[in-house]
Amino acid sequence: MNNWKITDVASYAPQRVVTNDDLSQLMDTSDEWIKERTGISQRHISSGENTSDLATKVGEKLLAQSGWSANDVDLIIVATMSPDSYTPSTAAIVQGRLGADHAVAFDLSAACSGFVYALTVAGSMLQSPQFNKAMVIGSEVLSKIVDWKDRSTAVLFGDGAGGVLLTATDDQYYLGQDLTTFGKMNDKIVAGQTTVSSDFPHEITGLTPFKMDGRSVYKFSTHEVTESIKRAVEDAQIDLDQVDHFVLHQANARIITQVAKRLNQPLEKFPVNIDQYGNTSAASEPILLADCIEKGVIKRGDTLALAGFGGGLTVGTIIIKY
Ligand code: 4VN
Repeated sequence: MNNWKITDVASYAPQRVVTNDDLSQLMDTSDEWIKERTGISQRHISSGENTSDLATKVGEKLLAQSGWSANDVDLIIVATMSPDSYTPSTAAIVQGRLGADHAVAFDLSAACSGFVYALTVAGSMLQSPQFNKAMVIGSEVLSKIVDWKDRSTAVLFGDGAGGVLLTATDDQYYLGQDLTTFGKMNDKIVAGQTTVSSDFPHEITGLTPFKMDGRSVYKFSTHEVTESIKRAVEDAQIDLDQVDHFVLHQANARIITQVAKRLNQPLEKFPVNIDQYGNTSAASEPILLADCIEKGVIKRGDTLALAGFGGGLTVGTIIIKY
């Protein structure tokens, strides 16, 4: 088969909610500032659950919703920038916990673009007769790598997971894509950097916390997301007007407004839930997708542009019919 479709969507967020007012007790910030500059009102913060725990919850929901058995799954990709460990991969942990014994499982590292990158990788693999059914999950526990003393990043991020089941088909659901990587800007968003000692033997050192050059990334995003969406729509051989919903990475509400303006598309086509979750990196698009489907905003047959952007720096857009 030469195409694939999304058959199910699910999300999960840890129970604890941290409001902007809660954060203003910890650092010099305010509810007004955070809301106005980012659109965020609250975020979910994990208490003890790791990235694989959130991802496994999503996997269990997806299997329950679809009626698939764990043995039906041929491929599991977890997109994350906050994995449980270097090894095993978060996806391997999920595979084991779900009992998806026939599934190939690996993580994909493309930060906030991870979900779109993982969809394109899974979609390509589904063209091979060896793979028929795939699970693609974005899962992040960013709270474990955020520097809670750095108010420029701490107010932005939240924890959560979302995912989809994909099935190979001959019908034209996948329409087109654009993936672009700007490695020369690799220092603009960093987290978990390792250092190599010149001494031998030496102590093992810890990982660096999340750091971002907010101004550069903001400027990059408004321009490059717009261009990526245009390239993907061209690849799909459709017009921007034919896209029903632009499901953008929930990085900052103001970026979404800017992209809508630059594309000359109505803001109503750009669903937003950053107010509830904050920026959940690779998890933000599948969480938004699940919300929109549950609310009936996104319906079967709608044309979607999913766009991720962030660390790498990376940007990616995929055009599909839901
Ligand atoms: C993509 C983006 C961001 C991001 C960058 C900057 C930013 C989010 C800077 C200005 C500040 C408000 C916050 Cl565009 C983050 C990621 C990582 O997922 C990806 N907010 N802001 C202000 O002073 O208004």
